[in-house]
Amino acid sequence: MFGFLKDKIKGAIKNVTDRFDKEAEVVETKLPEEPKKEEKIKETKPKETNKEVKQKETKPKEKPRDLVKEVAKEKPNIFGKISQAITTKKISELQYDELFWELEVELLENNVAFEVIEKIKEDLKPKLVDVPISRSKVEETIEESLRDSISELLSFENIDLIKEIKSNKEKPYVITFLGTNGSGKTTTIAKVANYLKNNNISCILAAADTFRAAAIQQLEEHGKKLELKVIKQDYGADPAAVCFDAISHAKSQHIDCVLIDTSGRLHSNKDLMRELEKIIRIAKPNLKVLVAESITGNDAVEQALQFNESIGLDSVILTKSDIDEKGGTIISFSYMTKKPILFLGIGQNYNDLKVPEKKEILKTLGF
Ligand SMILES: Nc1nc2c(ncn2[C@@H]2O[C@H](COP(=O)(O)OP(=O)(O)OP(=O)(O)O)[C@@H](O)[C@H]2O)c(=O)[nH]1
Ligand SMILES: [Mg+2]
Repeated sequence: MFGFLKDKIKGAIKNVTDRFDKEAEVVETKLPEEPKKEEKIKETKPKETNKEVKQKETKPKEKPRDLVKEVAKEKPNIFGKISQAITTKKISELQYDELFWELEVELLENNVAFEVIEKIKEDLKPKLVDVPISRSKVEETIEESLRDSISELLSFENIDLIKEIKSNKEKPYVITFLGTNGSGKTTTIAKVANYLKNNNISCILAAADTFRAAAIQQLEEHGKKLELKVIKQDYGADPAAVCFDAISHAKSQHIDCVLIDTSGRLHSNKDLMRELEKIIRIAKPNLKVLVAESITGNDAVEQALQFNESIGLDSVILTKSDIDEKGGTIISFSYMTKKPILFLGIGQNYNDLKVPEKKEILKTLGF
C-alpha cells in the first residue's frame, strides 16, 4: 500500500543529497583533540580479575612493559595524530528551501497534505540549515528526521472498539456510518458487523439509506450472509425513524450494538446534512464514523474537516487502502483531523478490515 510512496521518498532523498553535495558551501572542520596517550591507555587496559591478581602475586617480577610505546607502535594512526581536519558542507536557509522542493513535490503528488509537508520541512530545517555536515550524513539525517516526523504525525490514540462496546453500560452501543456516495459505507458496515460477531458482540443493522435504489436490498444481502437482523422501512421513509426502530428493537432484545447505514452525501448538500443531523439527534450515536476513500487523498481530508465542523466526527475509516498506491492520505489524515483512524478497508471481503498499526505503516514506508 505504501510501496510507491516509499520508492518516491527514497528517490527524492537521494536527489536532495546529490544537490546538497553540489550546492553546499565547503567547510573545514577540525575534529576534537584526541585524549592524551596515558589517559587512553588507562581506559583501554582491561580490568584484572581476582584470579589474575593472585597469579600476578605469585609470579616472579618481570620488567615493567612500556605500554605507551607498544600501543603507539601498533596503532600509529590513532596515537600518532593529535588532531585532524575533515571536510563538511553546509547550506543556507534559502538553499534549503530550494532543496526541500525535491521532497515537497513527491510528497504532494502522493497525497500528503500541504500543512503536513510544512511540518516535515520545519522539523528537518534545524538539522540541515547552517550545520556543517558530511555527505554521508545528509542522507541519514533526512531519513531520520522524516521517520521521526511521520512517526509523530501517526501518533493518534486509537479506539479499542471491542473494549468500548463491552464496557458500555447502556445497551445498545450505536455507530453511525456516514460519508460521500460510494465511499464504502455499506460494505464497511458488513465488515465491522463481521468483526464484532467474531468478537462475540451481538449486533443488528439499520437500513437508514432509504434514498438510493437498491440500498436496502444491498444491506439485506449482507445481513443474510452474516446472519444478522436488518431493521428497515420502505424506500423514501424517514431515515431517523428507521434508526429509532432499530434502537428500540436492540433495547428490547438486549443487542449489544446497532450499526446504522446512511445514504451518501456531500457536506455541502444542506438538505441531506439536515437529514443527517436529525438521524444523529434521534439515534444519539456513541460513535460517528466517517467512511472515506483513501484514494481521494486530500479531498478525503477536506471532507473530514467539513463533516467534523457540521456534525462532529469521532473517528474515521479509510477504505480502499488496498488500491491506494500513493499512501500519503493516512499520514495527512491523523495530523489534519486529529481523529483516530478506526480501521483501514483493505479489500472487498468481510475480513478485509485492519486496525492501523503505526509500526507497520512506518515499516512499509521503509523507515
Ligand atoms: N478495493 C476495495 N473496494 C472497496 C472497499 N470498500 C468498499 N469497496 C467497494 O466500493 C464500492 C462501493 O461500496 P459501497 O459499500 O456500496 O459504498 P457506499 O458508501 O455504501 O455507497 P452509497 O451507498 O452509494 O453511498 C463497492 O464496489 C465495494 O465493494 C475496500 O476497502 N477496498
Ligand atoms: Mg451504501
